[in-house]
Amino acid sequence: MEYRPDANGEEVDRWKEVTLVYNSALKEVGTKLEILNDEFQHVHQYNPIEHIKSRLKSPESIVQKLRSKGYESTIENMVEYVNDIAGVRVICSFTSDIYRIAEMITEQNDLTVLSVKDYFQNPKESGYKSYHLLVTVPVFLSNRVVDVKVEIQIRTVAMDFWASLEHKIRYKYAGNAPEHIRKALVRCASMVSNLDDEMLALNREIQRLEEEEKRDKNKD
Ligand code: 0O2
Repeated sequence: MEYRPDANGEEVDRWKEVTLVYNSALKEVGTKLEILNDEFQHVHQYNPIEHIKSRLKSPESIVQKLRSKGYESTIENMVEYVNDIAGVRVICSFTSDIYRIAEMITEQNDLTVLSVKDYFQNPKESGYKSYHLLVTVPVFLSNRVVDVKVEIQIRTVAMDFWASLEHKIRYKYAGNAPEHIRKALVRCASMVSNLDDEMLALNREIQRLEEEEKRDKNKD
């Protein structure tokens, strides 16, 4: 699946085509999200999206995932069984933005939602919190249209901070981090949840005060 010196011309061409299609899908979804964010800003004077990151899964990581699922490393298997080859991460400020963004995405007619994993309501044992949407997006090539899978992960800045460190640690220890480190990560995940709750409450209080001020001004 990677560029092996012994890969034949046909395999290399197929790999390049698959990469092009997944990259195009990332661009399609990225543009959609930017448009939705701009429109939201225009209507509500507020940006639910802080920033967007997108990436293509590395060939090594694809092979590892296929192996863990018991499949041979072929391009056909990767397209069929690896759902997060194209991944978009949407980072927002507040937990309330997560569902707002998910709803905006779900309402896009040309996207098909294949599955939803709500690790925000149901965090993983590790403490991982995030909202995952697996969608397909049509990519228009010169002679055909391909529906391409893209995994969209939506999470707050704080959850993303935690997930990035946990991901690094998981890779470093190949999933077998020492007990005290795992416990510390679970504690941090709980602090992240408390921080998210408090920041949301604070933001709501600020909005309430602003509304009150507006009402008072209108009375005068
Ligand atoms: P990487 O390096 O980010 O690509 P499925 O994809 O449905 O067949 P899976 O992998 O269980 O099976 O799906 P899930 O739970 O939706 O996870 C997909 C991705 O979510 C992961 O990809 C991570 O990016 C992220 N993720 C899931 N669980 C955790 C977690 O406990 N901690 C962190 N930091 N990230 C998580 P990869 O392939 O694991 O990694």
